[in-house]
Amino acid sequence: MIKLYDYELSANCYKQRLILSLLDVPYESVPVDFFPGLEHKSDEFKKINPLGHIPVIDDDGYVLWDAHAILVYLAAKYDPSGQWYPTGDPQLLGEAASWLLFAEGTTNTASAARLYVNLGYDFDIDVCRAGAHRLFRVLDEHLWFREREGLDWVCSGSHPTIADIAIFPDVVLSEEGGVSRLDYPALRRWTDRVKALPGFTIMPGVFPVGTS
Ligand SMILES: N[C@@H](CCC(=O)N[C@@H](CS)C(=O)NCC(=O)O)C(=O)O
Repeated sequence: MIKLYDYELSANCYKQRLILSLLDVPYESVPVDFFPGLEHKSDEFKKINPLGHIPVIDDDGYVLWDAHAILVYLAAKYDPSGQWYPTGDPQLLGEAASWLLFAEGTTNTASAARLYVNLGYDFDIDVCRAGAHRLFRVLDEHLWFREREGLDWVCSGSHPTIADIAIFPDVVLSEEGGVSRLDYPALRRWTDRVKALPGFTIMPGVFPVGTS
């Protein structure tokens, strides 16, 4: 069974729990004492991920780190429909890759602001928040145009992709980092659509559809 090195309050670990739940794949959560224990920085943990980051998965001996790389692997391996990671459609695949890189940006801004507020990380909070708003504005306009085409998701297909899953936690938890979503109505509608997906699962700070 897949082992997920996991911390309940981590947005990046939640990305993995979410795709596993959406794909209905069983897994074992291996709790990492991220805070206050800093277990991810221990010599023992660095044998698993020398970067000292979570999440990491161990799928029957195959160890993989990096939140977005793990999404690629899980969807490629465990989604027989091929829709979550659309390898059969070069254009959609290109879009998914592009938005996965965008998600690195939301992680490094919106989610970094959350780490600053919740766990006291030493980040420049003004830079994090300004960066998050810049990206949220881009995404909000993008989603608004998608809606005008009758499309619901970040990529241009009719089915969500791992790009939605990579970005969603950074967006939906942003208020914890002091990044308001009030000015981004299309972004709020999109988070509600993600929350309505069959198999959707919550984490602390993420509320069921229609409540935030
Ligand atoms: N790109 C990173 C994103 C994951 C990430 O930032 N994880 C945070 C927890 S949500 C972490 O482990 N941070 C450790 C650190 O700040 O050194 C990855 O390797 O997956």
